[in-house]
Amino acid sequence: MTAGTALPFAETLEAVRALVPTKLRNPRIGIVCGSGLSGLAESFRETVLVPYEKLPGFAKSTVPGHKSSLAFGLTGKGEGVSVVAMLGRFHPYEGHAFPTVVYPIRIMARLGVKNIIITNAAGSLNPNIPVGTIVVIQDHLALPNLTCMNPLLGPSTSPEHPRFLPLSDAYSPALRRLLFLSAHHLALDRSALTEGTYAWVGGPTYETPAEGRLLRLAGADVVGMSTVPEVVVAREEGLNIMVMSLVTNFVVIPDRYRSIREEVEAELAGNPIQLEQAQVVSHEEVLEVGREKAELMKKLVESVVERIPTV
Ligand code: 6GU
Repeated sequence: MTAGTALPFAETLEAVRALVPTKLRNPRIGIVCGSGLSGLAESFRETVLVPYEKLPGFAKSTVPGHKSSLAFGLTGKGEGVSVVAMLGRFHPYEGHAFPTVVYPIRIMARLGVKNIIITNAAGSLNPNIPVGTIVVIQDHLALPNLTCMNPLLGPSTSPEHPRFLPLSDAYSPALRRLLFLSAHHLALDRSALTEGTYAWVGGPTYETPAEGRLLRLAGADVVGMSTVPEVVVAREEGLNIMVMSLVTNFVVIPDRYRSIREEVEAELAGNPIQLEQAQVVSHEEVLEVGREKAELMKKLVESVVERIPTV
């Protein structure tokens, strides 16, 4: 699917109608499960999984740890509330055009979703935010959006959408309040959950030290390769948005560059410098932290979902 091609909304919604029972097909709450976080949907009841390949307009996610299905189900006490979760998402770095990356968000909105909880794995740029922390996002820094790589480029998908979408209030204060109330009721350690700004980068390369330093100087706390296109489109569709980033690794920003000249000079002078092992981030590390913290993320998401007013 490329920009300019008509989006197959009617066909996708028809496929959902054919595959998902009435009771589950108009969820009010959507969840996007990030790397290693598909377990968020494991405790749904009466779950119906719809593989992306059965949904016109959906691509296939190619990232390890992503499952490529929509999970429809019920969560919460009593009768439960109807929810839909994306197990695996699409990223621009996989080669997907923006309309494809954000298509599932537009579908969720058309199924009746009013509140969306988006999760991701992110790298920390802030020395006060260690690995394993959950960061609720309060704002974002999207360099691609400033340089003509914005998911809303091109004709509007609906005449009702504003051409110039404000993003000053993209991250719902009301949902963030519910998250901190949930954390309190779950007796979560205060350091386990914090607030911060997410920097979106295109990837798939991780940041160089200079790039990490730039993002930190610009006020970002965490960095990742997803979420912002979804946020922009969810906002355009009028949804309330909450984003939770799980910090899976620290972005390596050395205070000082290793100087090869100094190393050579020290070696020639007969007292070579002992070097520390350089740190390098890996996707396996990202998935491992996801596994460890997935249970906590799940409890928080469930608790927030239960607190979202149903009217
Ligand atoms: Cl360190 N950088 C980016 N861009 N994305 C990430 C990450 C780092 N860690 C997890 N996702």
